[in-house]
Amino acid sequence: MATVTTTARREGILRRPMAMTGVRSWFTTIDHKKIGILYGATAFVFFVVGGVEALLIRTQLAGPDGTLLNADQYNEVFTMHGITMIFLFVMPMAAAFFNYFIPLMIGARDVAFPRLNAYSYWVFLFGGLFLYSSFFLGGAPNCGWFCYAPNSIFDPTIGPTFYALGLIITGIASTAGAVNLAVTVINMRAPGMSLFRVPVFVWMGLVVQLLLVFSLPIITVALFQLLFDRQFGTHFFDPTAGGDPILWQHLFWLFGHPEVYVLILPAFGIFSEVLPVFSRKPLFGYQFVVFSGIAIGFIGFGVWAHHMFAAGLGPVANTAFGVSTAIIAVPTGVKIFNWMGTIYRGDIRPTSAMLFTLGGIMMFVIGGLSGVTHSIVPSDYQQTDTYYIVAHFHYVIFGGGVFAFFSAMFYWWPKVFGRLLNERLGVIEFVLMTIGFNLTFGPMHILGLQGMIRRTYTYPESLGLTFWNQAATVGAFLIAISVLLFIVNVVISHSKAKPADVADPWDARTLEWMTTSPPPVHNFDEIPTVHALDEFWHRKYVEDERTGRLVPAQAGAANGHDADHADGWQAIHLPSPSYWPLVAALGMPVIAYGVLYSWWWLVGVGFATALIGFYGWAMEPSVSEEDG
Ligand code: HEM
Ligand SMILES: [Cu+2]
Repeated sequence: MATVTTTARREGILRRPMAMTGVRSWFTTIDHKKIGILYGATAFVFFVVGGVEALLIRTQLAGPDGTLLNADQYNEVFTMHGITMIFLFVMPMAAAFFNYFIPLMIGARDVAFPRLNAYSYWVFLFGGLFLYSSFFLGGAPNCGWFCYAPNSIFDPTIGPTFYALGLIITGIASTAGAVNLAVTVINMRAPGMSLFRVPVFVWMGLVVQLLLVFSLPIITVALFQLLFDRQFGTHFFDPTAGGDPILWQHLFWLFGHPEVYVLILPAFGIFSEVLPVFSRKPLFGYQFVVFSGIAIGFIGFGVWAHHMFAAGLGPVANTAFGVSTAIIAVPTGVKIFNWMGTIYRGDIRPTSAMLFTLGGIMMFVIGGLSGVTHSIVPSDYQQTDTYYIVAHFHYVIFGGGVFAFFSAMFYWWPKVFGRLLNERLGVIEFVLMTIGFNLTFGPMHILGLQGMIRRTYTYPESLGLTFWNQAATVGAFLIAISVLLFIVNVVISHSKAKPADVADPWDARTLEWMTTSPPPVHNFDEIPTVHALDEFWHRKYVEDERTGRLVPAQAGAANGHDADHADGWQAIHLPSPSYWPLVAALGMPVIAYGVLYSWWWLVGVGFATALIGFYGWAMEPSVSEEDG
C-alpha cells in the first residue's frame, strides 16, 4: 500500500504529500476531492439518462394517441425518470459539490471519515446500477417515484421490489454521506472559523445533511415494510388484511417533503456564493439567509400532508397543513429579498455562472408562486395529479436546482480542473436552456388547468391538448440541445492548453480560492486561521483608513504564513488509499439480488463480502507506520 504522509517538523522543510494518479487511484481514493469528482461525473451521466427518458415521454406526448411507448413501458419510463433525476442526479450532484468544497471552505484537509466517504460513493453507484439492471431483469419500477400502496404491493411485475431494494441501497449511501459531512462541518473547521464565519454554502450543506439524517430512516422503514408485504406476505399496507395504504403516503411524504428541501437547499447555497462574487458585494443579510435556511429545515417536517389533500384526511388536517405550507413561503421569501439586496447597486459581472444563478432564482420564484397556490386546499383539489403539479415541481427542482448546478459548474470548474469553461458558449447555453425550459414547463400549467392528468401515456384529440403538448415537446428538445452544448464546451475547454494560473479567476471571497487550482492533495500547506466571514476577501483587501475604501492588501498577505504558526510548519497526515470501502459496498447489491429472487445463499455471499470489506477497513492502519 503506497504511503502519502509526510513530517515537516523534523526536517524543517515541507515535503508535500504525493497525489496518487492513474486509473487504479480512482478505485482506491479516499480523497474528498476525487470522491467529489466521482459523484459529479456519475450524477451527470444519470442526468443525461434521465433526460433521455424525459425526451421519450415528451415524444410520446407530442401528439394525441402516441404509439412510441405502450402503457407499461410509459409507466417504467416516467417512474425511472423521476427516480433517476431525484436520487441518482440531484442528490449525488449536490454531494459532489459538498464533498469537494466543504472541507476547502472550512479550511480542513479532508472530511471527518474519508473511508466512509468512499464507501458512500460506491454504495450510491451500485444502488444506481442495481436500479437500472431492472430494465434487463424482468421490469423496471413502474409505480411512480412515490410508488403508492396498495398498487405497489399487488403489482405482479418485479418493478416495485426493485424500487424498494434500490432505494434502500441509495438511502444507505446518503445516510453515510450525511453523517460524514455533518460531523465535518461541526468538528473540522479551521481555527477561528466560528459558526457565523462559515460560508452559506457550508451552512446549507449542514442543514441538508441533518434533513437526510432525520428523514431517511422514515422512508427506509416504509421501504422495508413494502418489501416485507411483497416478499414475505405481511400486510402493512394491505387494506384487505387490516393494513392501511394511507400509512404509506404518510411515511413517504414525511420523508418526501424534507427531501424536496434536500434537493433545493444546495441551490440556495450556490446562489449565496455566486451572487456576492459577481456583484462585488458581501451577501446582504448573511445571518437572515442562514437562519431562514434552518427555519425551512424545521418547518419542512411539518407540511407533509399537503401532498395528501385529496386523500380524505378531513378539513381540520387539511387546513392545518394548508397553513403550515403557506408559512414555509416566508423564510423562502426572506432569501429571495436578501439575494436582491446583494445585487442591488452591485458591480454586476454577467458571467455564465452569474446568469445561471439569476435565471435559477427567477425560475424558482415562478415555481414557488405556483407552490403557494397548492397550499390553498380547494384550489389544490383542482390541481393535484395534473400537469399543473408537473409544471410546479419542474420549475422548483429543475429551474432552481439544475440552473444552480450549471452556475456552480461555471463558477468552480477552474478550481477543480485548473481551466475555465468557454464563457461565450456558456451564455448561449443559458439562453437556450432558459427558452427551452419555459417552453417545456410553462405550457404545462395551462395543460393542467385544462384537465390533463399526469402519468397517462396518451390523450385523445378531442380534449384539445395537442398545441401546448407540441410546444412542450419542442421545448424539451431545446433543453437537450443546451445540455449538449455544455458537453461540447467541456470537450473544447479541455482540449486547449492549460492556462497559467486560475487560482482566483473571479476575485472571490472564500477559502477554496486561496489554494492552487486544482488544490494539492492536502488542500492547505498550512491550516489557515480565520478572522472574519469571507476570510480570503479580507486577506486580499483592507480598508484604507483615509478613504474608507477597500484597497489591495500588501502582496502575499492573502496566501502568506499565519503569524499564529510562528512555531513552524505542521505535520501533514493523510490517510492512505484503500480498496476496502469498495469491497464493503459491493456486498449491498449482492444481498439485494439475493432477496429479489429469494436466493438466500446469495444473500449470505453478499453479507460475507460486506463483512470482509468492513473487517479489512477496520484492520487497516489509518496512516502508514513509516510516519511513526
Ligand atoms: C430535461 C428536461 C425534462 C423534461 C422534458 C421532463 C419532463 C417530465 C414529464 C413530462 C413528466 C411527467 C410524466 C407523467 O406524469 O406522465 C415528468 C415527471 C417527473 N420529472 Fe421531469 N422532466 C425533465 C427534467 C427533470 C428534472 C431535471 C427533474 C428533477 C431534478 C425531473 C423530475 C421529475 C419527477 C420527479 C417526475 C415525476 C415522476 C412521477 O410521476 O413519478 N424532471 N418529467
Ligand atoms: Cu411537499
